[in-house]
Amino acid sequence: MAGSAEVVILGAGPAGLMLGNLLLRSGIDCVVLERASREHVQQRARAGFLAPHTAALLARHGLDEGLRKRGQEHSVCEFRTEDGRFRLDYRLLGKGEPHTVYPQHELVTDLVGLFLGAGGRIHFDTEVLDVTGVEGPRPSVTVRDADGRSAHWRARYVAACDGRHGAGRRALPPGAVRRRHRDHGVSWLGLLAEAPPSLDAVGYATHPRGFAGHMARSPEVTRYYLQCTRGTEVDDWSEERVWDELDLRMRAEEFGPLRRGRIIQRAVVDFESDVLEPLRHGALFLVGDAASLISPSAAKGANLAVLEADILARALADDLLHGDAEGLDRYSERCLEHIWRAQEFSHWMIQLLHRVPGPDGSTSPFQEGLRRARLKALRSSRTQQDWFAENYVGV
Ligand code: RFL
Repeated sequence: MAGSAEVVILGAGPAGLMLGNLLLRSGIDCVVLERASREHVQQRARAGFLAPHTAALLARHGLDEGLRKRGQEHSVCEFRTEDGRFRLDYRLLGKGEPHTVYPQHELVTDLVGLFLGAGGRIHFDTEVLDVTGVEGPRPSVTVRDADGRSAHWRARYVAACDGRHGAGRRALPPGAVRRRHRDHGVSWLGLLAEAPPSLDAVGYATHPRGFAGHMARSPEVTRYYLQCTRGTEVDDWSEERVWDELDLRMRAEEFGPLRRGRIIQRAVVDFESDVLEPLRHGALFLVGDAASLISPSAAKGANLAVLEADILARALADDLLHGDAEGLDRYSERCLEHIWRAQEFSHWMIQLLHRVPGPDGSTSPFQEGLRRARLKALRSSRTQQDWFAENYVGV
């Protein structure tokens, strides 16, 4: 199926679906092209911590029914460290704001339903192969459907919301944007356990064997993370090994046992970050992970995606409805300010929580000294805690 739309959106993740919903509500003709099936995008478990800004934005546009019904307010972090345990209730710190825990796939499911319910067009099982002509007035998007048939979509603007490996980034000619990249040298084994949460808080454990994390997702499902060596394979981690390692690093003997259950998902995430500058090339705009990949250490990716989608939706409405292009001209600059701030905080969190190995695999005692000093400052300084709270929930 081919055709045309004022705005062609690549990808039905949080960025693309938020943008689609906002444009539709402004009366702007758009279409979303998604490589995966509807079932797949609605089941893909990823983020869970939504910032207050994200929740407010969804509420402002009437997109928050699911979030209000099933989202859980959350505001306590528990740090278990070599130097003891401490808790921070960040609703009582900084700007006094909590997170809402709401699994990303539920948000995606809501946004798909709302978009289709309002008459929006999404083509699932439709892979974008190429985007051309973005320097001219009528870019073209080439797609291939599930039966292998290819077709072209014509657009006035193209929003690349298709992640770091998507067609949007590939369409950028050499030299059009700069890519600032950092490999943090840290990897996580991300786990989803069919088990109720073991703590009434986000658990961050630092341990000589590496970081371990605990994050509630729902009353029945909990996310756990284990720092692992680069190159580890998920098959190296039996259920027993996972739970034993979590018990050890979370200091279950001292602070109480973890509630075990079947591990229903495991994946290795290598911590990398990048930022593309600028986020526009002609009629092509980069949004979400396509604009900037951020390590999951501070749970910012989906929140940035939603924020950028809102900035772009308003700028497109100003241009397409009122002929005012200033918002589009400033899109990149406005988003980059938020992106770099989130990158800085995520980087700080990596340094706070991980033994970061050097090129030879060993951890420098100097770095370790800094890491423990950072944790102690966070434990003892109210100013540091306010700074943490503001950045932890902010985008
Ligand atoms: P997405 O969600 O990757 O969606 C992109 C969509 O584009 C499609 N696509 C294509 N479609 C057509 N043609 C092509 N050629 C295509 N190529 C790709 C894909 O199928 C997909 O549907 O990007 P988006 O919308 O920018 O959203 C970004 C977020 O998904 C991501 O940043 C977050 O999940 C990051 N993240 C977290 N963010 C938070 O805000 N809070 C969290 O608690 C949080 N936890 C996490 C996370 C990411 C994690 N991983 C998997 C790295 C936890 C983890 C473990």
